[in-house]
Amino acid sequence: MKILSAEVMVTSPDRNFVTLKVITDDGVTGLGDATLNGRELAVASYLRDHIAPLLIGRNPHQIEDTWQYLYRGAYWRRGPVTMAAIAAVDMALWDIKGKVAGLPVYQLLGGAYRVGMLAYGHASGTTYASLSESIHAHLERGFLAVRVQSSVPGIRKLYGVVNHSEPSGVRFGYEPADRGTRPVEEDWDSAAYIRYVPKVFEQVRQEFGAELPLLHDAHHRLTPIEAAKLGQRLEPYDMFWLEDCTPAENQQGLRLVRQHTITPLAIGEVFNAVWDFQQLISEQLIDYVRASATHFGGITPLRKVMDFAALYQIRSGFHGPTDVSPVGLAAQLHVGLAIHNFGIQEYMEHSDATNTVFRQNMTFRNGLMHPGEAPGLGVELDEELAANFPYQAAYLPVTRLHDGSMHDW
Ligand code: EZ4
Ligand code: CO
Repeated sequence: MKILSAEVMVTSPDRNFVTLKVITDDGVTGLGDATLNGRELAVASYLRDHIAPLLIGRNPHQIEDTWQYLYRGAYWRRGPVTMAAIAAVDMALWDIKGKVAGLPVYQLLGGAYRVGMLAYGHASGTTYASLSESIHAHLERGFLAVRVQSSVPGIRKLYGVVNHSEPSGVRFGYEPADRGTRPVEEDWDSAAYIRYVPKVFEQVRQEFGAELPLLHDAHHRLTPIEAAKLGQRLEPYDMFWLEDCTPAENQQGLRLVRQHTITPLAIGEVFNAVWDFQQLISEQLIDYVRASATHFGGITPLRKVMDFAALYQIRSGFHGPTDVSPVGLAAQLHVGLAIHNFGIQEYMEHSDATNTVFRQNMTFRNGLMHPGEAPGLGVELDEELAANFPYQAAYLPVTRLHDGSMHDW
């Protein structure tokens, strides 16, 4: 069996997705997700111009060999563009292997180890009343865990918070990127945020009780001592986790956070290689691995980092935003179903248009996700429909302090 060709498709059913389709001489095809929010065309070019020609003639069954060939062979290792491109190839080859075997990918990874995966949705609100309504809506939808983000007095526009009074295409969560040729500008005030967020969780616990798992994302905005302060002030509300409390580059900063708080920490959605987790895992500075198959080089390295994390009782909390395509989401669901140290799965829920273009087998029932029983990844792209949704420039917002200077993501 040989690879005949590899095609790159960029489609925008409500948001941009980059999908790789690997075609074999047996007529079996595999899909991979290479969506890099706000930098989609760079990955499409990397795949089309530099990777697709190398795949022709290769044996699609040799997944490890192809992964190492693209990773070690490029000389220029790692980086989000490279690793998203390698991820798409890796996923497509697992998809092909599963289809040839007649088995869903999770079977090739060792088989189902749980009946389904606990998922959390994204509740938010500009007022406590609208936040409460959003949490209720998630619970009614079956979610057994929710991420809670709220507007903060003193910050005009805050990422991750939906203004439910403004009509939008988003039913439950928010869409990280706004269409347009320049990013929207938002503002930030760490002191106002740290003062306010614990009050929100106090109200949420009062209304929803002690048992509901609650998560919160700080989107890399705090210094280590600020993160320590927030983690400590959230302790009475028994968080499932505090996510991305500081920028990820300074990993030693997490030692300081750890010394001061028992609030569990989740990090890694912008990481793209096992090496990015080496210190955080081996020094037990985090509790949850936030990688996604799409931005981390695919299923192969995601499985490896989780086996490394298992040595330290660190669990998965894979990144599942709308900018991971249904193909990428399925890839991580197959991993999560098979590993011992699964923790929780983020599920932001794609739009109807996205779900029509990508035909899927995954399910969300009684709060649990499952990748389905279709051979391979279980996701197919309707190319005719996809062609109706050409690429549209869209970007994550940028953040400025009130003095105009840029702030961390
Ligand atoms: O900002 O997916 O936890 N989820 C998140 C997301 C990310 C976007 C980045 O593209 O933090 O909203
Ligand atoms: Co996040």
